[in-house]
Amino acid sequence: MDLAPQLVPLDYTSNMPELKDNPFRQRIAEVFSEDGEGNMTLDDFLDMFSVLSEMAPRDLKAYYAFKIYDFNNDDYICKSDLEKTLNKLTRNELTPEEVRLVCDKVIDEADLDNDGRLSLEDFRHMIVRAPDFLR
Ligand SMILES: [Ca+2]
Ligand SMILES: [Ca+2]
Repeated sequence: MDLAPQLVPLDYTSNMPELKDNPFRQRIAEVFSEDGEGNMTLDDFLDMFSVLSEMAPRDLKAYYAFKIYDFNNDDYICKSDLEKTLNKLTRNELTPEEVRLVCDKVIDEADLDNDGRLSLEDFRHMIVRAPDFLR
């Protein structure tokens, strides 16, 4: 906060426990770290909190959300990425069949160019239609 008060939300320390319980914590650290393995420099750390902040622009949040869900880093969210995402979100409470159904449904609704996977473009459209998503 001393280094970049405009970037760090005032209540960031109280946000830490939330991040601690976030099922994507490890993945978030990987995405924001320069080495891709979750080892964050101070700059990486500040970037992470500025993107997580409520003041961050929606497009920036969408970009990083996309990266977080793209587990295999191939610039697309495919079914296996979605399955991982869903299992983390629901803490493995869905049956494999339920997971498959939801993933099919998401791809079905969001895949605008019908290539069976979500590009950043597809993902952005999905978010525009679901404003609660980023919260
Ligand atoms: Ca992927
Ligand atoms: Ca697509």
